[in-house]
Amino acid sequence: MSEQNDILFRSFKLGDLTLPNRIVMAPLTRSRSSQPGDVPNELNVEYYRQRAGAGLIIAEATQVSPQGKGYAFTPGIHSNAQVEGWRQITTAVHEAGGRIHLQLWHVGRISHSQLQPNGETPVAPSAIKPKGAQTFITAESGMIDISEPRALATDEIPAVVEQFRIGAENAKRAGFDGVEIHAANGYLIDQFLRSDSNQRTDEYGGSVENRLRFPMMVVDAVIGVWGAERTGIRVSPTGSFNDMRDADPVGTYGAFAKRLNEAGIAYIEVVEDSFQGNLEKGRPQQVIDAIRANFKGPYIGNGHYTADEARQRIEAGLCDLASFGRPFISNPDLPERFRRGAPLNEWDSNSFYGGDERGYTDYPALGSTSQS
Ligand code: 8OZ
Repeated sequence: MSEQNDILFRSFKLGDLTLPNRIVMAPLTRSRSSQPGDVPNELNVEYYRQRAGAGLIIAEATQVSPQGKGYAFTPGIHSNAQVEGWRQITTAVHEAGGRIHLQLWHVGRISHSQLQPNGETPVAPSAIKPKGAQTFITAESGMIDISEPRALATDEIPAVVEQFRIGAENAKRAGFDGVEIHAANGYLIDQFLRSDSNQRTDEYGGSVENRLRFPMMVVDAVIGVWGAERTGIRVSPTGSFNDMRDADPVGTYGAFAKRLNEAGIAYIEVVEDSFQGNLEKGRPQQVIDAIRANFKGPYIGNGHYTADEARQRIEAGLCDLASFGRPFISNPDLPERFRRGAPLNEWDSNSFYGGDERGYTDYPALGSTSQS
């Protein structure tokens, strides 16, 4: 297929940004920041630089505060050292011709007191410990059960929103092109959204409107820093990872999409099918349709897409862009491989989380002399 006719390489205006292709690098936790301090480092610079051919890189989930941390070695965006570390990354990506957003993250109940400041108890909408949820607290700990969480008091919630606002400001100082709010995969915002994890009886729980209150406060705070054109969001309406479920995903996510549309947010990235677990088999078309009906802006589809499925779904209007996770781990030049129809390197899941350059920056790109 010639490049002109390949819809994956038709440029796309995403908010203020013009992307040269529709291939987005999904946010990927790799747990390789420097310690102490969860600081992005030279190795991380090289990893992102290698992947600058993506239409947009969404950098890995990054805690907005010490309280927002849930796993060893994930990077933060709450200290000056972290901002400086991220600035090296955004500079390298820009010099390589790319664009990069930061994913703003608070894990809520998916944490361990040993990862929390002063050994405190992790916070959540409700004091419900999800079944089977695990984390790791050191390189040696292996996977261990998360701690029992406590419910946030009503008057504590604005300070958590403020953590996101400060994270957004720090991301700006670090030179990102925009941010993505992490409202997926069972972390804090998702915990407020979905009915099973949110059993609150104050204005933050109960009705859909109430469950949307905290998520929308975060959206408004981040938009206040970046503007709607530079702010995106990720959701996982039927993801089961971290023991998540909702009594009415179509109702919850349809209403959320409507509010996000009113806020003018630049895009919604939807985890349609997750390798971490899904409540439905295949793509939840009813929920996707409800989101599409209520949110008029760009839609990034995610989850096990092949290049051809991405092309077909974009052609059919089911999504505007597609994000790729694991294929980007093992193929730094994924767009180029898609363009040429070249074979893909396989990923090694043993080196996803933690470690060194192996399984991180040592996946080969196509030889520069190979034929297109
Ligand atoms: C894998 C391991 C730890 C965290 C997510 C941020 O699922 C994550 C994550 C993934 O969104």
